[in-house]
Amino acid sequence: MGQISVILTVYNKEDYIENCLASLLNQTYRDFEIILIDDASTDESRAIIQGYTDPRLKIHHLETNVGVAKARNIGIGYASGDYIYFVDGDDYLAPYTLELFIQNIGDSPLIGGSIFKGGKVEISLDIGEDSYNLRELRGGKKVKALRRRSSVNFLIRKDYVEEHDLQFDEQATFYTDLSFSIPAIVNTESIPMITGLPTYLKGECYDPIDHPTLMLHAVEEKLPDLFYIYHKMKLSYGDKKSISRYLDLLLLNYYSRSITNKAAKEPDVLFDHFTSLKNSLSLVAPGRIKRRNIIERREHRLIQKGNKEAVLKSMEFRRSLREWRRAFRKKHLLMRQVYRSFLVKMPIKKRKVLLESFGGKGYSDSPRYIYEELVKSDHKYNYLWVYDKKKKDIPGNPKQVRRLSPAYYYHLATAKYWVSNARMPNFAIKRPETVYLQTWHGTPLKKLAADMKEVRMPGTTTEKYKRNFYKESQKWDYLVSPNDYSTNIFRRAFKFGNEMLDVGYPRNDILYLDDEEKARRQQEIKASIGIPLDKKVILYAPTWRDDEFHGKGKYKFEIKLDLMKMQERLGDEYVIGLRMHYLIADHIDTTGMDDFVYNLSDYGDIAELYLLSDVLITDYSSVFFDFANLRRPILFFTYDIAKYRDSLRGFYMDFENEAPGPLLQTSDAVLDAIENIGRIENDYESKFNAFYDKYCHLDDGHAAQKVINRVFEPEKA
Ligand code: C2G
Repeated sequence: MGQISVILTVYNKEDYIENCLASLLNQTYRDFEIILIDDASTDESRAIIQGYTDPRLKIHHLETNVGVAKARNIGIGYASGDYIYFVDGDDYLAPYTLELFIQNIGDSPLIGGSIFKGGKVEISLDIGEDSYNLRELRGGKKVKALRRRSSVNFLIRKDYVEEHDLQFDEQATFYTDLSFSIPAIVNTESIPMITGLPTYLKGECYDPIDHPTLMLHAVEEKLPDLFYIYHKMKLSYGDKKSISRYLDLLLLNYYSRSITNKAAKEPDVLFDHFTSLKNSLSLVAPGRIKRRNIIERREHRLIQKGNKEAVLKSMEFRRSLREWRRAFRKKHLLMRQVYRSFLVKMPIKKRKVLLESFGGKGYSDSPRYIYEELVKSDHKYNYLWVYDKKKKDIPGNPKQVRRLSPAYYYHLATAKYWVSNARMPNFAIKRPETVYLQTWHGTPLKKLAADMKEVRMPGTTTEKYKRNFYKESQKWDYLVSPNDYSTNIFRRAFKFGNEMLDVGYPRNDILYLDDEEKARRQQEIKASIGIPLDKKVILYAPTWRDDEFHGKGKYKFEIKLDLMKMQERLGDEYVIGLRMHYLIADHIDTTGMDDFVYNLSDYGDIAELYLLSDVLITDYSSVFFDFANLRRPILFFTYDIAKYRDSLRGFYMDFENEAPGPLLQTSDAVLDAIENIGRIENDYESKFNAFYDKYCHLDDGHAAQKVINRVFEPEKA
């Protein structure tokens, strides 16, 4: 059937290359060589690649970085097969890809397949004739093969490449594929295409901020490339109607979306590239421009006249029109549009403080304790709590607004201070005068934000999640850190460059009340919940699992503790407080155990529950870092640790060795540990002390005060 030369270009792909190579080496079609061009990688890619011994892999390390176009051209030079196929180091193939191509190429010089986004696509191994479609593209329809603008979805005959001297234009990077693909499709009568199942899979981008894929690069970086390739291809192949149309639409669509959006935010991008834009647009077929809407048509005339300012104004107008149109179609966007267009232009209220905890789910956590300290002090501010539930009696009687209500948008736009312990909505616009104090909500054990490799949560992708997170963390002016360990992680994982407040957690201040006050509060809270005062309390507070959910923000949880058995053996001395994570949506059924099990999931603030509890059971939740301040015993019920650590999140610290209590795999082991809690405390004394010194060293009961001194203006109204 013929040998295939797979040309694989790699530049700094240490996180992806193993997956890519595995997908190649496991191809069902066996007759191929891999020409791997390592484009002078500076990360671990080189070492990883050198670990492979498969004779089909032919590795060429380049001394200096030459870019993807030249690297592929070098690869073509080394290819000895009858066919060529390009792969990028961060992508991968379905196992049947090469076989399907070779079976179906027939006498054609090339055959195309389908590019899918990897990560979430299920790949079936069981491929029959009816699992895919094979269709021939002829005449003007051949441009359909360019849909993804990429050259990685073709298997192409080597003699055809040579005959037409197909090469990648080395002056281009982002659009260089077209310099290869356009002549490749022009010079053949017809192209068979395999559709209906993925052949080529684009890897997820794990670091869209510091290592974006080519297409994620900024508009201003891509523009010169687009203009260059557009000109070059238009001059060489513009006489072919379908190619000319394809190129014109590529340019016009980029203009009307990406360039327009960018110019609205950074007019200089438009001004800097104005002449090239004008020259390129002058090559567009007049008939194409005629089909654009009236505003855009007028804009094109203004561009040709060189009227930059008028073009910019028109672009802004067109963009806002588009936003309003979208907002009228989707009602929930309407208020957002009012917010964006009008509310954020209203004057800022210098003494207004907007507070929220866990996205409006509670009056709790560090924002609560900062707030209460502010109210006690004589700072005269107007406070607003974003609070989703029924109005609550909150000291100081602040205004309470529901998240996403019209009042919320108004206050979000006009409050000078934002205090939050979690991310605010993506659409929140931080104005130049806004001061955003982010308290975050826990010492990290499980990997966070940019430190997570893949993100497996509903309704998002790794790339989207990390980009949104980055956008958010760049809005923070201050970030509270509970300990030096977190400071280091926060700086990196959040890519946070502003002021870190290394003061401990305001939410833990309450854990440093004096013993008498603590005992009094403990009794008070017990009584308010209805727990008998003579009973000791075990708090079970596990975290959530990224991959077990009903839908976005709604996670499942099944209790693996044998509560019945615990009641039998411990019921005389203890009660259990169940505290589910705020993302858990499942209702926990405790019928028949009313005197033993108390569901405290809706109890506002977990810090008060710590005060009340004699023992904590948790898993990978950050609650144990806080609870340790009380120096009371902690048990870890980690029945799924291998999966959690290795495939879901990964840990920052050596959890198994540093944990200040035993890691237990079964409900019986937990029960035994509680029955022998005195012995456990003795056994873990030195580990507990080391843990306390490392993670609780900043907490001293005055964190809220320290935050206020730094962030809020001392003058009184
Ligand atoms: N929490 C709670 N009840 C639980 C679990 C958590 O009230 N059963 C609260 C605690 O204040 C805890 C915080 O939510 O500190 C964060 O919970 P984690 O379980 O640690 O999980 P997550 O929300 O993913 O945050 O840096 C910390 C991480 O971001 C973890």
